[in-house]
Amino acid sequence: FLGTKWVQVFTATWPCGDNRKTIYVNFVLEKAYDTDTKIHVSLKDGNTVVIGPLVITIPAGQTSKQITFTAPADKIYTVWYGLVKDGSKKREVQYIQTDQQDVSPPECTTIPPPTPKPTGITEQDPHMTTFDGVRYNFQGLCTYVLTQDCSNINKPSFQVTAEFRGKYSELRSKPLTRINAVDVNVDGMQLLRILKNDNFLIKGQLFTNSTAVIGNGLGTVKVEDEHVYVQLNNPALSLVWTKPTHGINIALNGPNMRGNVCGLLGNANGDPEDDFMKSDGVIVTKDDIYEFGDSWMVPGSCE
Ligand SMILES: [Ca+2]
Repeated sequence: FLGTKWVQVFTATWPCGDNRKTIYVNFVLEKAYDTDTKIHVSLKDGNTVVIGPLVITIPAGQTSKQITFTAPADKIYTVWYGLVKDGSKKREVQYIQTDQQDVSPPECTTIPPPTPKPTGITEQDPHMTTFDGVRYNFQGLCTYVLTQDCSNINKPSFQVTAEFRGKYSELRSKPLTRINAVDVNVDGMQLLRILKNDNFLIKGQLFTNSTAVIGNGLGTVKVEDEHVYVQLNNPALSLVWTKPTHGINIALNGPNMRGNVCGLLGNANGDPEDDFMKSDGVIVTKDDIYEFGDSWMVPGSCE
């Protein structure tokens, strides 16, 4: 155990009063092709890349794809794009800005109170620290709920799950586990998946070593120095993935989330005594950690 590492949470990029616009850009091919067309896209302010580069795909058989950028208003941006050097290389593509809309800054409604945010951590073998500060070890070989909306346990509005997988070492006779992927699901659908190599998927689309905006003002993802920094506005979560330790740090940013979450990282109600609550609501002690942990297993997810 190398100790619990606190990492700086990616600060919100939308301070109150910062006027933003969502810019809709349509990429249009001259005709449909029988393979996917991949395009590198960046949004630049002068020579500064504001968003990107990201890779968008116009699927085979289709001729256009609309993407959105959300960036500070009252500026002139350049959309930079180029075809990926594969089968797409010689195709004709143009972009059209189709619309833009004002965006109200979401932080104005989700400013956390000026007390420390509850932060839950799991890393290495994995060692867990709940939102209320309880440390424990849990070795599983399945996918588990780290935290989720607990106001409606059968239909959580959001769920953060982690895939625990074996890590075999010559120095040890039994396998250890560590986290290989983290998923954020919203209303039962996968919004974001962080992979162990710092790549990530947004709604199934793969991003490699880049920065991306998620949908229309839903959040941002930034990869920097072997960390993946995620800022989500709804649910109001910050996540930091630390590649060298396979660690994930989760902060709850919405004031209404405290006491209304459950999972391996506890209920964030400020009381460390009740953190080992199983998914059936029964509270156990550290002696029954596997009973607790297994209750948060995602069914059918075992190695
Ligand atoms: Ca608690």
